[in-house]
Amino acid sequence: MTRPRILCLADLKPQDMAQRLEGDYHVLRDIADAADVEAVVTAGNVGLSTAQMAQLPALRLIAVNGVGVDAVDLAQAARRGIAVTTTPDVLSQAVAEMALALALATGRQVAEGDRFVRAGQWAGGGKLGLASSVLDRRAGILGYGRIGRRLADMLRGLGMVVSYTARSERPDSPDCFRPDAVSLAQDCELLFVTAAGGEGTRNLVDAAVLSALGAQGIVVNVARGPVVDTAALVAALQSGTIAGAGLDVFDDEPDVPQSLLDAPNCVLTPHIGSATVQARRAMAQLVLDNLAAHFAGQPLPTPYPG
Ligand code: 8YV
Repeated sequence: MTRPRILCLADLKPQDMAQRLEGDYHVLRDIADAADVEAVVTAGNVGLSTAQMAQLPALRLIAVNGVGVDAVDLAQAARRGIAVTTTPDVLSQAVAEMALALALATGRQVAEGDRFVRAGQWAGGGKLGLASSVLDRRAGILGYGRIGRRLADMLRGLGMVVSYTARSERPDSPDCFRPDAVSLAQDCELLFVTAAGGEGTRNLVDAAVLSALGAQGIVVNVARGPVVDTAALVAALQSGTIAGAGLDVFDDEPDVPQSLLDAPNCVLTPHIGSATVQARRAMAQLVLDNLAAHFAGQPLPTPYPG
């Protein structure tokens, strides 16, 4: 049987999952060769642009290896009846874990301490200043989807008081709803950004939110760079308006602006929230399941929207 031709713009991981994809499909990497393909595999942060979609007249399925669809032209997909699938739930734990790691690393000077030791400053008699404890601060979650709620469960389990803001209140939630980002920031010292990307959330964390967060405040972003106004964040870090930031996502990945590289108390990681063996394997499995269902004419396991 001939293997269906697909276009793959994102590497599935770990390696054996990539091999399974290669075993089941004739995998093309260059869109210029792929005018006839029915299915594309892409990553959350790679997506499929308006121009790319226009180059694929036979397209029927966009299988995102991730949960973000902000880089996919959803309007064109809807107009052309192209299905979109994502990999919900299986990465929530990993991303929430990363958010917690960044909060702890930022608040407890983990990265700074590591640099301090390696630079010989400890051996040279230097001392790091005292940090403020992290787990007794109040937490706020901006974006209360699957990842935000998984993070809230973790933080509650650590004894933290959690508030959230989202498009609408969830009456079944044990956490306190706040109507907007400023009132959430007023109510917390650790602000976790887990909202979906896209125009609706651009610069949601702006100068007013950062000022409401206050001098003890830490911002953690594991969502999309543009949800936080980078210029306002850098200014808030430089002026001491907030205490620190832990960032896994950026406006123009993989480029990180010099202003952030130079900003005090800022821990930076290269968009690795879902990058655990367990999460990536489960994500890749869902991509394979969605492709298989599409080519078998079966219902898609994890369509977007669900
Ligand atoms: C990954 C993500 O970077 O889920 C998303 O939207 O941004 C991340 O999980 C990416 O999708 C991995 O392929």
